[in-house]
Amino acid sequence: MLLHPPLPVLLLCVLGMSASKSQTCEDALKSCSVIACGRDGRDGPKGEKGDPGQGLRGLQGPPGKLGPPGNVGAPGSSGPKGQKGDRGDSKAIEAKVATLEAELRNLKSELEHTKKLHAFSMGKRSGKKLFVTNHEKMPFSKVKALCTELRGTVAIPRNAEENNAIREVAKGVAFLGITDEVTEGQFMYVTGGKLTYSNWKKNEPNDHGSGEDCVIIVDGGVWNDISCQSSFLAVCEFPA
Ligand code: FUC
Ligand code: CA
Ligand code: CA
Repeated sequence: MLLHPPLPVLLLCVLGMSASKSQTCEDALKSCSVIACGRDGRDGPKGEKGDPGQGLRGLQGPPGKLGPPGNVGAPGSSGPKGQKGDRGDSKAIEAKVATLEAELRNLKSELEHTKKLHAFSMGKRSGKKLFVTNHEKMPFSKVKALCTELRGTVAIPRNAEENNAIREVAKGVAFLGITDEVTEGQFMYVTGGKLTYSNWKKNEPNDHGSGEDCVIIVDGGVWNDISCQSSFLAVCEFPA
């Protein structure tokens, strides 16, 4: 047996038998189980909210919009060391070296020519020492320093010929590179060694006064011992 009348019958009941004017409410009652008979009443109060439905969940919606970009991250750690670079252009370096070598050969040649001209202008003789003066008078220590700075030594006559050469160059009283500063009375060359040639003036050396440990070449080319603090011409010598 059906608990509820079929839908068309219920619709007829609710519509107040409009389907058939001749059908009474009592007639309807015979076929409708939920029919209120009599005049239409006012609407009843709103019913309580029903319980949540027990139906199936809807399908998952589409993904939302892309969010805003995040903050910039911290710098990453250093990468691995790169490979060694290529060698420099060896051809360019070789060309530069060749150019520098050519320039050096030319400079050497120019220097040799200049040295020859200079020696000639100074009266240099082949195989002979060169004696040079600036014609300045100064204490012996200054003469030594000057000759050393010029890569020479204080003039030393090793024989009569050199003694005359020094005399001719100096044209005045000049210091010689000879002293007895180390041992009184023992004259030595400043370059080392005892004298092998001398041309002392008569009664010299005499270590006069408070002492005389340096040597000068005076008029006639003879020598006299004298104070090293006195000033005389500076004459330097350069190898033959
Ligand atoms: C002679 C020399 C001295 C000094 C003196 C004036 O005695 O021996 O060196 O020149 O003269
Ligand atoms: Ca002396
Ligand atoms: Ca003297």
